[in-house]
Amino acid sequence: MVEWPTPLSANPSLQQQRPVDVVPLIEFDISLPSFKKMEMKLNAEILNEQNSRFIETHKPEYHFLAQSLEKKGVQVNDVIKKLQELQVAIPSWALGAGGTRFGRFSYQGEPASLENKISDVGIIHALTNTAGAISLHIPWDIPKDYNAIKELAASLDIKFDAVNSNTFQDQPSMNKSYRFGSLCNTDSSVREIAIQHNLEVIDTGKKLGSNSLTVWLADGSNFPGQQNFQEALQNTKESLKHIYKSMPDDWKLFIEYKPYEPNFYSTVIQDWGTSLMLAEGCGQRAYTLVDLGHHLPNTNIEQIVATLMMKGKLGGFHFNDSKYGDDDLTVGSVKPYALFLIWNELVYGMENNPNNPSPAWMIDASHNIKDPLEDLLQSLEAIQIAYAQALLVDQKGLQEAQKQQDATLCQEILQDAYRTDVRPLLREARLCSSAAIEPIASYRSLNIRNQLIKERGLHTVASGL
Ligand code: AOS
Ligand code: ZN
Ligand code: ZN
Repeated sequence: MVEWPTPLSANPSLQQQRPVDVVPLIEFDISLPSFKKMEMKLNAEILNEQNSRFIETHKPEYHFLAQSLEKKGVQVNDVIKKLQELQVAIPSWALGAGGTRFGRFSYQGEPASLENKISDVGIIHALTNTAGAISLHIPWDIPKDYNAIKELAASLDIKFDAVNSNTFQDQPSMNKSYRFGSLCNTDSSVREIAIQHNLEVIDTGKKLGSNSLTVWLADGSNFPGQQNFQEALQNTKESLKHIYKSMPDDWKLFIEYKPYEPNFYSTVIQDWGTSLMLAEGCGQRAYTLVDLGHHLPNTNIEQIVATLMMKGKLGGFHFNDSKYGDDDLTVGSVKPYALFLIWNELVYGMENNPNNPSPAWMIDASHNIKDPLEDLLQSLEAIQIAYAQALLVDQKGLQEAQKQQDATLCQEILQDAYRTDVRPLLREARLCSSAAIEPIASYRSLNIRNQLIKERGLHTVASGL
């Protein structure tokens, strides 16, 4: 394996020894025309050059794996094609460092504007061919010039995925507060402000070519007795119905659930059942959104996925990982087997539930310490690994073993797929899409973070969180 360079940010003395201007393999100019040129260069020439370092190792590994899979009856070309087609949206808030209630450590060269954020997604997409969409948060990401933003995104082959409303922070223009909830509030004038905000978010999305709205509510209570559960749910339902009716006819509404945080005694939409009930109350184009981190420990998420897909109601999906309760860790970093089991149900549902639309995939993670772009590259890799493993599951054999009630064989079949090192398939898919065989190694050897620091400065602060 080729050695990876250390990230410069990890070693301050190294930063001094290697000033940014002595290592520019590529010039980053984020102003549109030259950035566009750079992207073309990054895709065609630079990535080819990068790939030439890895191709000799990759090819025999891929051929060996492809051959053994073909022998088992796997159509390897179909798997590669599906990997190439999978596109996962990057949320604008994941491009800067996240934080906790104890503080936030900005990362060097963070994107300070919407243009910067889109450019960052462009870098990830060029390296992986898997991040062809961005999910915006309003009001953090309201474009100043819609045409310029659309042009920039199009030049990087990036679409606008679901737009996200924010009724968990008061805005300066508000003369009321979300302190005791937004769509659930006992005060109808607060509910009205929150509804109007969602309608403005839809308008912003319309102008960008987005066609879905994600609603995540912080609404809930911190103390027993603080909130009338029934009234809060009823108010939320009426507010959501209003928003749903105001959406264009081809839009979808994704309703996210979360058992706790920032409220710690109760949340109004605490689980998938509540979300599904609200979605069904709104109408056909309202769906449940599953965020992996929004479950109490040991919840059987794969079963939730199966149930929702059977009902045709799994609309959105947020990837992340967690050990205890945080929902911000890198996908696959803690529970890769659980991720595989979830993907197994997703693949089953995509093949057997035509009533369920293709879910809108998004990474929803942003934490304190890693280079956010490297973290997203790792998350995309983990998503694709679990997806590829799930595509290898011998579905016919599994169904037969289930019929025979052969629990041992069922486990053998699942784990045979899970224990396959599918990374050569991912590398091949990227190679066929003119992306990077090894995205993180190339990101590092191209000194991309250094170029961003050069452009944006060491102490930029991402808008939003
Ligand atoms: C919050 O926990 C939810 O996961 C949201 O989907 C999202 O992270 C939030 O809207 C970002 O601010
Ligand atoms: Zn989420
Ligand atoms: Zn979350």
